[in-house]
Amino acid sequence: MARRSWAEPFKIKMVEPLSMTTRAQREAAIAAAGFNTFLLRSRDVYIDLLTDSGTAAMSDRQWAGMMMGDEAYAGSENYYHLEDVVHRVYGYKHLIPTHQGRGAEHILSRMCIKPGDFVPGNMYFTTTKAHQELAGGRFVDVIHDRAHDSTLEHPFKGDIDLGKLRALIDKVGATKIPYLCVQCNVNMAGGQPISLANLREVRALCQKHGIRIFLDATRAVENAYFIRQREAGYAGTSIAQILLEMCSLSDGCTCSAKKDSLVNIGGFLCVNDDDLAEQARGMVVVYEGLHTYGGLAGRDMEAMAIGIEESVQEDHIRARIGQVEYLGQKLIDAGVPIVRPIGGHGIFIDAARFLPHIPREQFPAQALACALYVESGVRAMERGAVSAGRNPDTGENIFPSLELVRLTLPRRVYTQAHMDVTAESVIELFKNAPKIVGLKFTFEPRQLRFFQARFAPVVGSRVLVSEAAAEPVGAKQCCCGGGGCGGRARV
Ligand code: PM9
Repeated sequence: MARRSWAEPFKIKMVEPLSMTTRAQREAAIAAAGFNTFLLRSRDVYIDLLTDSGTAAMSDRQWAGMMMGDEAYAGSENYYHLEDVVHRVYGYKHLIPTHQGRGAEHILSRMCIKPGDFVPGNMYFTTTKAHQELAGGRFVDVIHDRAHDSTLEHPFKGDIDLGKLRALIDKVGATKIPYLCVQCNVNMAGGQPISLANLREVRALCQKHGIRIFLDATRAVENAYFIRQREAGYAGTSIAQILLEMCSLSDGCTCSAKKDSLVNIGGFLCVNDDDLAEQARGMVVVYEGLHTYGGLAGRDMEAMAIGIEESVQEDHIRARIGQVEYLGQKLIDAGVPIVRPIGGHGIFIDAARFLPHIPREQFPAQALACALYVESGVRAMERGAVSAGRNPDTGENIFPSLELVRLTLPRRVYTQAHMDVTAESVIELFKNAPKIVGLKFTFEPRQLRFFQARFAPVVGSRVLVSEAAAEPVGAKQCCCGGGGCGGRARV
């Protein structure tokens, strides 16, 4: 049968002009931003793939819902609508709205973690780990080792290694583990899903030891899509049904509604336990707002309620992940090293393999994100050593196995032509990779340093030079000894 393409399941009703800049303007902008793409002004960006967080285009139904905002301080109708939708779609008993995901993480961490506790999870996430540490806990990575290998093709690289979890329980005792945090479609691993089979086994082990499970449900809908595509027995099950089954294997969740749920602001905490819910409501009034708005306007809660319903629609999720696949396949075809298999919310370029001439201490992913911006005006995000921060006990830089640059696709925002331009830009830059220069810190914040850190090139003043970059201090020889390989293959 002839291949039939799919198209976006929407048409465009309102447009927002994009700004085009010259290379000289971009060089000046990235230098002024301290070589950190978070510090660029959005007006200087052409295609913005920094994040899929809060960047979705809302539907006409969501905008109409905004007009139905009930801005009563207490008991807003929109809260009750949201509560009903969250209950139906995610299945949990209690809903505590928060201003965004980290608001929910803050409350959960402060309620459950005592100083000296250990919180296992399937790979760290920046804000999640920061709140666990601020509450006195230590994050312990129990993701399966295969997640740390960008080249390995495996359908469920988000799975938890039960051996690692068992070893932690044996070592520190279950009483020192307040809960297990299970992230859906693991962000820092490249948007890789966890399987239901694994989640069920993890649930059984945790139940045996009286350890609660909280999902980070931020991208749980995208995870459900991969379960349907890849896990035996789910081909005929709806995304909504799979999502409910995932949530039923946990005691609650934190969620940034700025991703799957298609809103520009919002988040929530869900718990099944009545006492924990009371405690959470007690904390939300201190840190976020009354328990029926949690730092949100009534209209935001309405948009979220409608967005959650749209997020599990089959056409939507197929097109959303289809667009990511489209971009990823173009890069794979051109030989660009990216995390395999293609994940749910973006393409993760393996910067260590893209820039083998830049040592990890010179932050190749940070340099690559800056160079891509200079080359094309496409804004991406570093997801490597800068994001990982420092070991809280030793103060040493953490160098995670994955040193990545994330091209994150906002939902329902860009077209296939934007994907083509992005792919062409990355492919062109790949040819010029030896011209990219490493970076060093000039300012390093204590918490979540990647957001506001500033850098400078290790040599000269530009991150993308016109000649191949000078050999950085400490770099190893290339395979041919004389640079005939273009410096691409270091030994
Ligand atoms: N994720 C992202 O771009 C936005 C901020 S961090 C650069 O990927 C997970 C898995 C997330 C997440 C945010 C949060 C926090 C929790 N869990 O940003 O506070 O990906 O709504 O959510 C970002 P909020």
